[in-house]
Amino acid sequence: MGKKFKHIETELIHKGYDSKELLGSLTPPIFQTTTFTFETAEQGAARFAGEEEGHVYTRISNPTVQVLEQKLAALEKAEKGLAFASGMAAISAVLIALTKANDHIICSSGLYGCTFGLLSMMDEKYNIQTDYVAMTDAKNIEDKIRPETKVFYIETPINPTMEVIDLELVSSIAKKHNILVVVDNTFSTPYLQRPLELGADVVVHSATKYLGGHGDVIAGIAAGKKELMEQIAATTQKDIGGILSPFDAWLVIRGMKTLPLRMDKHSENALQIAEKLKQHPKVKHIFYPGDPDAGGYSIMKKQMKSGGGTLSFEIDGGKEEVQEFLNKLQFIKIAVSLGDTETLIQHPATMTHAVVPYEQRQKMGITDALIRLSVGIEAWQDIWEDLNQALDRFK
Ligand code: LCS
Repeated sequence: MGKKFKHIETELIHKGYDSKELLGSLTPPIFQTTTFTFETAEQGAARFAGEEEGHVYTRISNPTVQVLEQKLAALEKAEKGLAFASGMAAISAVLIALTKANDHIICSSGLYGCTFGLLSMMDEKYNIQTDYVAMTDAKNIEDKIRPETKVFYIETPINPTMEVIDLELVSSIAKKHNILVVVDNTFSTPYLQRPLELGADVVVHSATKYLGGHGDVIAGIAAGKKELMEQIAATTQKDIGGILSPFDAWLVIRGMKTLPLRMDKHSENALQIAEKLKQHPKVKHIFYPGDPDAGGYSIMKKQMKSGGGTLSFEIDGGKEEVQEFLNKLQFIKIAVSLGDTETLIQHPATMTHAVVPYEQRQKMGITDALIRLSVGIEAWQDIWEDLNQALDRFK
């Protein structure tokens, strides 16, 4: 369990589980149980008092879920990981645990639509206000800091505009002001980027995406220092209760074994597709951090292994043209989510980010012409052929 490996590929497969402890079972058993029996009443009391280690109830801990939590913690270089029923369950548990009424959050200039929805709800209900800030330079951020600022909440790359944020810069500002940095690492995974090593305090994931990787499980994870994670475990995880089921944890564990192979292929394919899209006359802009011409390329090189598997682009036109283009695709699936083996395409303005009011969407750079593409692990030539024929045929 505790063995250290030099390479993340090996850690992904072996960390967090030792078959010797469970009858030699190569893969972790699914502990499909709600509760755990105590040998004596005193033992039960000792477990509840935290005087004796051991499981008591699956909403609090479960051995299969623990394998996933330990694996992810090791990969992110965190002291402790916690698994949740979805990415949103992880994010809400973290943000609610780390703030109280009248606190203030500074957020990256864009983020996933439902996280925007959560932050808006926290403002309405608890007056926890959020400022959305272009985190490209220190002054922009420092100008917005207030005495009640508790958290910097950052997506990098940002969904769906693919802007990247310099995590070392943002974390150094946060440290000076005693502010916690929470980073959504969904698009990169610890294989491409490790925010805690760059100064962040908590990392969150929608494990539904690249970590699971096969489009068959909704899951979320948070990881960070033991003290912070224990606070979250004892409050918002335990008492709100958005925990991950053992079977779903098992699916994520299985998916994660092939993460390096998939991420390398996703990234290679995305780079090829980005190059092709750039040359198409009906494509106006392309946003991919792995593109050497992208504004954030140098930051990507500094903190990521590669640009990842998701990109976005604007076509010449508006909502109708985008819809016509999407409808002309032959095998690429029109669907939200990302990070699956299949290539998925969606229209953020009417789908993932439709909940963000129009004005705010424009400020985030989400125009009606923006399309997000999660490049799968099919042959990139086939992906391009489909995109190309649809681009040629619309309008
Ligand atoms: N964080 C990011 C960056 C996401 O993209 C998503 C979901 C979440 C958190 C929430 O995770 P979930 O609760 O769904 O596991 N993003 C989606 C998307 O772009 N399309 O569909 C879902």
